[in-house]
Amino acid sequence: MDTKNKGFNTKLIHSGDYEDCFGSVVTPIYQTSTFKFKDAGHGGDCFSGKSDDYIYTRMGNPTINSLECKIADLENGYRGIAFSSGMAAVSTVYMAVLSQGAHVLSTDAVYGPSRAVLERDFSRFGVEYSFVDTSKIELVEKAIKPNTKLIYLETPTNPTIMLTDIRKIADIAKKYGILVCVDNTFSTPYLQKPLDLGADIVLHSITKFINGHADIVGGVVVAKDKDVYDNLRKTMTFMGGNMDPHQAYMVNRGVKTLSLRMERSGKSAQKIAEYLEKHPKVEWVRYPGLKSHPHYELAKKQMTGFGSMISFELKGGFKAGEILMNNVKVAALAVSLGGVESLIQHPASMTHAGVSKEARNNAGISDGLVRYAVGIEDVEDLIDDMENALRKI
Ligand code: LCS
Repeated sequence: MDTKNKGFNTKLIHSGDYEDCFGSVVTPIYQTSTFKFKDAGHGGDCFSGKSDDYIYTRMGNPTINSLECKIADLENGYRGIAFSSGMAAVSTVYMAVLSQGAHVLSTDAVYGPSRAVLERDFSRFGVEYSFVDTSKIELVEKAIKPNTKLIYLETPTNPTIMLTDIRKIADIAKKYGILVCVDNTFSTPYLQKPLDLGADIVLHSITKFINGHADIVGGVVVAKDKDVYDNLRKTMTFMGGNMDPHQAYMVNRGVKTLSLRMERSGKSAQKIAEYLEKHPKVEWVRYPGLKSHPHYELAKKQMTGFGSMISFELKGGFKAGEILMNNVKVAALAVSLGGVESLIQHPASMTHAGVSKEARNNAGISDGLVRYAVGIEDVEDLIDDMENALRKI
């Protein structure tokens, strides 16, 4: 179906549909590593680019292509590339855009491994980096160097839920000929479209909201222009971080309900954030839909909803966090986010237990900080669950 002038929900269901010879309504799983050529000439045509028929699954596959076209359509981009994980997507962007001596300017509070791979791996190949509070536009322009090739933004950030003005940063980047990539994992194209705001590349951990069912790990990148896309595609093909056809089938299935899930979990998150903000055992709540959020006005302008990720600080610090974790029953004690199940985690006693208190504080992860990924259960049950657990503190 041609979805060019169709609405977001029609695109969610039909973009990238693969028309097979049996009329299958659902894009089938082409679980094959390789594809037969009709003859030697056909093989030659495929490799020389005269034919765009499939050759080998690392280079392309109908099930994977169907997902790539769907996400590209949702993000208003040129084309997409699906990856085995979100981190494969992140590192492929770095690998494709940066070279020896190049500088990348990144949001300081990006997802830990998106930062660590620069510090630990790309630094060994002579890549320079600066981590800046990109919510402060003046700091971004100051941090640009003659060798800056990429501005890498995450908005909202994980787990601090801070926002960056994508349009303002993209305008600055254009002046200097720098590419802008936005990690849109927390918002999804349902709430925020970075390419429409001037970014060149948009990226997701597909593991989260896009797949939505906590049963696969994957990533995707969408480029606005052909040149940027072609470069990313070549790097992915050579580095080999491709998605698997079965993974792509699962995501093609999960993504169809994205709007419904985002709508439901977003409404519940707003109620839970308002409940937490009034709770005597909670110091503060960070949720873009609260007037108290420092970027509330930006969230209203840049996003079409506020998402379902909440961070909050407990008054009782580390111990209070531990007690809360040990007493929630409906929300599962687990990392990750964006599935139909609510997940809760306390970085100081869980994911960041091995990180020094000083380093945690520098990253904005205080001892009482709790991250709550709201799912689609009944909101009354989620609030009851929280109330029961908070009572134990
Ligand atoms: N970008 C963001 C914003 C993320 O939250 C994650 C994973 C990634 C990239 C990497 O994606 P992956 O390779 O895991 O698909 N975030 C996780 C989290 O908050 N808990 O567990 C993983």
